[in-house]
Amino acid sequence: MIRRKFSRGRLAAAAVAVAIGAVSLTTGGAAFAAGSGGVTDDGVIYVDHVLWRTVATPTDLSHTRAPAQSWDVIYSLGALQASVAEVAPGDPGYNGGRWQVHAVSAPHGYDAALASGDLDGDGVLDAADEVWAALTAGDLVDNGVVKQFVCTLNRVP
Ligand SMILES: [Ca+2]
Repeated sequence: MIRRKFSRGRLAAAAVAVAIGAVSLTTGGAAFAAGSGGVTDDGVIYVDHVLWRTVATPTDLSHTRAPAQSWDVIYSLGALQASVAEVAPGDPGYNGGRWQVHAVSAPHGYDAALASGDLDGDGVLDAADEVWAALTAGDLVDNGVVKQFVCTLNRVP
């Protein structure tokens, strides 16, 4: 019972944080700088060839025991490029901004990952199917889950 109340309190706090973040969106990017617990270096994420921006400070849920199917995956490519998520708000199967971040590395270099994964040839891995293609080819390696959090996305105009 106590645990349930605590959980609801965290969700309420997250909702407030999202509301605040929406107001201060123009300065929100700095909160996601490397080393501050953010997802990407610049707070932007590719989903299906479209750029989205993270909103508000992510709520770290790393210590919850939610089942795997209640999360959506973000592939973090570190310093190589912006992260890539498999779904965006409005997509079928979107779990309301509950993200599981997988750290991905390029053992043969970023150019090799692009060669096998950049299916539309625009010079960046900007969709989940492109990440999956590079993973299948062995030019990207999924190093597993490094973070779980709640964070909404806004489409970059
Ligand atoms: Ca591409």
